[in-house]
This record gives sequence, C-alpha cells and structure tokens, in this order.
Amino acid sequence: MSASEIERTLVRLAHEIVEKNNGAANLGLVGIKRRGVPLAERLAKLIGAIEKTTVDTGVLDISFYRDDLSTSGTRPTVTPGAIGFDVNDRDIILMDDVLYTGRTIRAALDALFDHGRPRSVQLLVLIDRGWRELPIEAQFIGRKVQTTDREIIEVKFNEVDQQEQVLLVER
Ligand code: 3GP
Ligand code: 5GP
Ligand code: MG
Repeated sequence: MSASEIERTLVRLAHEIVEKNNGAANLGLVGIKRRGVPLAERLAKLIGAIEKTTVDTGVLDISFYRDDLSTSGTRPTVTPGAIGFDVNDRDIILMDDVLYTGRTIRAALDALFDHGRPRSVQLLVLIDRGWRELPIEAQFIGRKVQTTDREIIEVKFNEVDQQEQVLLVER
C-alpha cells in the first residue's frame, strides 16, 4: 500500500466506525504500541472532522500481558495508566497495525479491563494477515492478506519510520 492508499483506507474506516457507532459521542480510541498509536491518532482526527467533535485517544503497551513472554526472551515492560481517559461505559476501539495470532489483542483486552469496564470493545487493524490461534476477529479491517509463515507485513508510518508504506516481504 502506498501513502495515498493507506490514507484512503483510513478515511473509509473512519466512516465505517461512525456509521456502526451512530456517531462518535461515546467513542474512545486506544492504540497498541507502537504502530497502533499513530493509527489511533489519525483516525481520531478523521472521525473528529466527520462528526465535528474531538475524540479521546489513549495508548496501551501490552508487552507485560502477553502469554508467551517466557519464550520471547525479552523482559516485559509496562507503561502504567497510559490510557488517559475514563474507559468506563465507553465504546472502545482497539487499534493495531497487524492482526496475526490474536495473542496481542487478548493481552490488550486484559490490560484494558484493568482500567475499567467499557460498554463495548471493537477491534480495528490495518492488515489482517490470517493465522489466528484464538477466537478473535476485527470489526474494522483495512485489508485482508493471506500470508505464508515465511512472509511478514512491513508497516512503515511517517510518525515512527519517517516513511509511509505497507509491504508484504519474505522474512
Ligand atoms: P509495532 O509494535 O510497531 O506494531 O511485535 C513487535 C513489533 O514487531 C511490531 O511492531 C510488529 O510490527 C513487528 N513484527 C513484524 N513481524 C512480526 C511478527 O511476525 N510477529 C510479531 N510478534 N511482531 C512482528
Ligand atoms: P499477534 O500474533 O499477537 O496477533 O501479533 C503480535 C504483534 O505483532 C501485533 O502488534 C501485530 O501487529 C504484530 N505483527 C504480527 N505479525 C506482523 C507482521 O507480519 N507485520 C507487522 N508489521 N506486525 C505484525
Ligand atoms: Mg502492532
């Protein structure tokens, strides 16, 4: 995906979110570090422009909550209390760049519920690359790409990478 394809996809997703949620009044967007964060910020801007309002955004760092850390060899780190708004009774849209096994999202739900009890939680991903290991699906999807185990999705965002594109690459 080029920069303009990413932009058009995000515009479509913003409209889908507003349609499904009858506006933006109760929404809160939560990005999963790292590249879910620019996604949440951009969608908050787009939805805010459509609905002429401001949309709360927050950040989740889920590395502490993953269930496979023992095999990853890295020390877990936690950013405490980073969501920054009250999630109780809100309609929360979790955002990540790529959905794969679903383990990150399961962990993100754990982390989110430590902050309160949302009215609903919906999931947005830019790319669904298949290979789920848990019963987790996204409601808002940029693109579905069936990958092999030798392929990964390279996501580059200006805010993080100083370039803007999504590529399917060999490991
Ligand atoms: P992100 O945190 O910016 O979203 O999971 C840590 C990072 O490694 C993620 O970046 C993700 O984009 C990148 N990554 C690329 N391929 C893979 C993969 O196959 N598995 C995992 N867990 N992360 C991957
Ligand atoms: P999970 O397997 O838990 O669904 O994904 C783990 C984390 O790694 C998530 O943040 C997800 O966005 C990221 N991820 C998994 N596969 C890929 C991939 O192929 N490319 C990129 N960029 N990120 C990935
Ligand atoms: Mg990610």
